[in-house]
Amino acid sequence: MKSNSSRKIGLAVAQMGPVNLADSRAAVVRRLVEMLREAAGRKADFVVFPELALTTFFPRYWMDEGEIVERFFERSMPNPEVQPLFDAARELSIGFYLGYAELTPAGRRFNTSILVDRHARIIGKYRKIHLPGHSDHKTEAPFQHLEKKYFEVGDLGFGVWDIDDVKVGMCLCNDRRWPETYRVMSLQSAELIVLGYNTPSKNIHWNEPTHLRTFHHEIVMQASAYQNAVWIGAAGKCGHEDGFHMIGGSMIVAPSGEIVARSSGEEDEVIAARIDLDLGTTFRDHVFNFARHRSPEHYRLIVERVGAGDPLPAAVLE
Ligand code: CDV
Repeated sequence: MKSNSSRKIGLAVAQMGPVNLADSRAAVVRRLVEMLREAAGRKADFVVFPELALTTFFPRYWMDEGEIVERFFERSMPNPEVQPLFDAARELSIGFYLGYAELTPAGRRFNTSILVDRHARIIGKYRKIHLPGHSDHKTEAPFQHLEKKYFEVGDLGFGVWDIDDVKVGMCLCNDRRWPETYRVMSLQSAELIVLGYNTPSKNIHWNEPTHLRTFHHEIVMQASAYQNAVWIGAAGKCGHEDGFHMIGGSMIVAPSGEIVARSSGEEDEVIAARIDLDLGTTFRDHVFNFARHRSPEHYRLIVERVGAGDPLPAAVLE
């Protein structure tokens, strides 16, 4: 990422419309390259692509693991099918974030994202930690959410990388709903958090009104950007994938909590903003001056408990 002025960069979010089961990797990568070129034309230094950007959102299908691996997982990155994206990034001198399904040489499966710099070098990797859904076959449900079947919980933690003097953290989809995600990265001085998502507009567990799916998507990122004094760039894959609908609403959120750019449709769409990283510094120096105001001795339960338990013994009042 390079900037003309010291603390401003061009950030683009490349939302994707549907990727259907029949779509080839080559066709998907052509779409990504086209959006990368558009972002570069709009003076972006960095582009955010969605979660599992190279394939349809396959955790909605109950399939044999062997078939899933064969059809949807990447054994290496970049591989020949994805190489054109890396070549275009190097040519245009633009960095990117990309989500994909990773198969390790040892046969482990992760829902993964990478940070790629403007020389097309992979400088960071994240493996999704908050895996939603289930691992059993819900035969009554209209579709599945089998992330717990197809992926292991990520083993790399929430990292932050220095990419051309900007501290960038990353996560994936459901992670954006958890306050710990952002706080662990903001405690590493993250200035920009990037993420991709696939959010079905229907909840398979209860009859959730569709508008709440978008409302919660917005509220968690707006509140988290503010509470952690970070910029957030979030790219969705959306629209009807083989008839299964996912929400759009890709956005760039400022450390003030304000949405500064937002997609308008459910197709491939590039949104962009020139973001001032010093805006985050302003919040970090004052209301969210962590060193000055945080009291971790009172936050111990956050790391000691997973689920909610009994209240702590009441303090003795004097
Ligand atoms: N891909 C995801 O992690 N999707 C979840 C769905 C299950 C709600 C999300 O949090 O958006």
